[in-house]
Amino acid sequence: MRIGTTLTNFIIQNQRDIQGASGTFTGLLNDIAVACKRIADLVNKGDLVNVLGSADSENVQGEQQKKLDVISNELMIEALRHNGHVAALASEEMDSICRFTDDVSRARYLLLCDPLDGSSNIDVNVSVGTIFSVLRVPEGAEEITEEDFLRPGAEQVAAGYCLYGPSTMLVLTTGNGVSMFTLNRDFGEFLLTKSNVTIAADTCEFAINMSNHRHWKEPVRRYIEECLQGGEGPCGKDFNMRWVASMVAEVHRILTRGGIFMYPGDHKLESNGKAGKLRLMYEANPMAMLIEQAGGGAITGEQRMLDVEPTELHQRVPVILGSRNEVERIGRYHQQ
Ligand code: AHM
Ligand code: MG
Repeated sequence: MRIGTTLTNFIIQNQRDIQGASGTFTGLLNDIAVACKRIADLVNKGDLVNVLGSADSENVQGEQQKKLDVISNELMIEALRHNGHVAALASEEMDSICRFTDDVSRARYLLLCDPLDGSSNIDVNVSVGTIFSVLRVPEGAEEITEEDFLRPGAEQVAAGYCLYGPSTMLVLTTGNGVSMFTLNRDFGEFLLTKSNVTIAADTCEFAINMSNHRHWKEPVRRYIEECLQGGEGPCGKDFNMRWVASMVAEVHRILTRGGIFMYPGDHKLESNGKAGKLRLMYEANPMAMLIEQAGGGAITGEQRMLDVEPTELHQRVPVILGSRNEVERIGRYHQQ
């Protein structure tokens, strides 16, 4: 599609390629874009509009919420509640699902989101983002329950994120490649700036929180050790390292110039009853769909991410994603 096409036109033109999609799907993606533009505006104004700092509340995961976590969640609900496209919303910031309508025959989609990911970065003016994932309302559903959301990532009909960085960018897949849109603030539209995004199969750049090194398990320890050995080690090349602590920014970098991102499970997380840090439904699955659609790989270590059968809404998983050959190598280390 032509570079410069508006997101709205792009979605309308793509709609016919999505099996069973109707104007409802276009409406839904438009609503998400509206919420993202409003969040972008607040992130951009920051201290000028008193949205930085903590909210004096905890989310269901027991994490301290930031003001912008709470506001972004409200903006998502507000943008999606009334248009009848979405039957229910599940969010990282809410204990349970939020039902938008009783008329499930009309509202055909379920939305999952992390309204503001990487929120530890808000107060220091580093990139954050919104992550979203779209599922279909199951055939014959009469009332939406949490069970209806518990489906493997392979069933997502669309996924994406909005990155609030130096530019605001919306990155989207509807199962037919990955496209990037940049917000033109002058007239408030997302314009297509990159299509058919492809991740190089090889890379010399890894991203991991090295402070967890002592807790890692053998496969991750081995992989990073080999990267650190550089040209003298088994990889035969020097590696560089990045860690933004904003998954949206890391995934955006990988979609742009390749790389590998890991938030693995480790002994410390496990001793606290957690399989990983990141959430399967709000973070891992949508990012895995984008990465696979761009030709990369996304695994838990043992398993393809998009095949994981969820057991609970706020479930956590180990995440390894990015350039395909490196992801496969780490996958092999987990099998050995
Ligand atoms: P959040 O959803 O509470 O913002 O946490 C998720 C973020 C990811 O964006 C990022 O990859 C990770 O947490 C960083 O964690 P850490 O601070 O342990 O490095
Ligand atoms: Mg998050």
